[in-house]
Amino acid sequence: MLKTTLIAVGAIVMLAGPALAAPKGAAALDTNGDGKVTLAEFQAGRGRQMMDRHDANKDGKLSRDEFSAMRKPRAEGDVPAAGKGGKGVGRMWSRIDADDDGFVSRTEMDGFLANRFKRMDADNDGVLTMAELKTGAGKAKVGI
Ligand SMILES: [Ca+2]
Ligand SMILES: [Ca+2]
Ligand SMILES: [Ca+2]
Repeated sequence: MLKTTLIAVGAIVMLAGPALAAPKGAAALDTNGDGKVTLAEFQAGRGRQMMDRHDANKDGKLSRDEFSAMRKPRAEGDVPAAGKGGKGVGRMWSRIDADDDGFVSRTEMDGFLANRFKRMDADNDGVLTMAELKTGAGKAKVGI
């Protein structure tokens, strides 16, 4: 009986494992491995990831086109958003590009990530747990 229960629990843990796992890349943010992500870790990790992934011409900034490309659905053949990336991008872009020079610098990215961090930090303790990261990533459709 006990054995059966243990096996059942084991199976549940195994099944639940992938679903409970932090979003891809979240663990990588936790550079000191304490299970929590500080704002500094978040900005450094996510900022670098975003630049690595989306800074197509490697000038250290994201242009509006590069930013729009990041928002595009991955599947080919999707209807492209109207204009340059559609409404959502426009609103988001104007918030991120604080000095309105048409590029998002690392500094601006850090500011944006700080905002995002605050929103994801559900218990406001200044660090993100893997659970908070998961919830936040679920809400954010941008993949940041
Ligand atoms: Ca760029
Ligand atoms: Ca700018
Ligand atoms: Ca927290």
